[in-house]
Amino acid sequence: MLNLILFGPPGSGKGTQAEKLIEKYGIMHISTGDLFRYEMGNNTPLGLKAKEYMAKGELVPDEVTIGMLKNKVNSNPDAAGIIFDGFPRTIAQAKALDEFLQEKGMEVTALVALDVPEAELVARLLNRGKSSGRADDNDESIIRNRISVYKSETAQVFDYYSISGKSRLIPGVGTVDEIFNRLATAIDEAC
Ligand code: B4P
Repeated sequence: MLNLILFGPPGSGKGTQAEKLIEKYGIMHISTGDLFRYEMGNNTPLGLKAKEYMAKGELVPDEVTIGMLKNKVNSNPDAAGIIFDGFPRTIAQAKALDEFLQEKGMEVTALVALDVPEAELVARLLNRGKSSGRADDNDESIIRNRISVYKSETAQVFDYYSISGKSRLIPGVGTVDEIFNRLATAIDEAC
């Protein structure tokens, strides 16, 4: 069973590549960002809570995020594998994911991280902000805060999975297809 963590800073191309990976590997896609945006769009209590943090470019608290992720996995027991996109974003989330999968007799197969320079991230997100309607893509100071939160709270998740030899760093600049081919090579090597 292929359980992949698609990793990288905001704007590194995770959502873009996830669409192609689902097609190639036939596995389920869980994006915690998409789940939060769905809840926000429906004004649920979870969505209202997430909005407070996302609008500022901060991480939604771990207990909220981990609970939501587990519910999503548990409601799809027949999935042939999962792409975790944007999760885990903290060491606490990584530990919770490992324990949760272990209880089901599964584990993370690999973490693939997209490596993109900061100036390119900012340019991509500002560009997406012109049409996405996402408040967190419109304002450069919020984008810079998201990148800074990535460096201080998320980047160490790469090192956490390096200890078990599961992390791979993939150059994330180039055409979408070039990057996809790099990812697929790394994933096939890890399987
Ligand atoms: P996410 O929805 O995960 O958003 P993201 O980091 O911006 O990445 P996304 O996948 O959308 O963008 P992509 O790189 O594909 O998170 C949003 C917020 O939700 C977080 O800030 C946080 O508040 C909250 N959240 C989510 N998960 C959480 C968690 N686990 N814990 C706590 N909080 C959580 O693409 C960006 C742009 O680049 C696109 O416009 C795309 O077209 C473009 N692009 C992609 N590939 C390209 C390429 N090769 N060349 C040029 N442009 C490219």
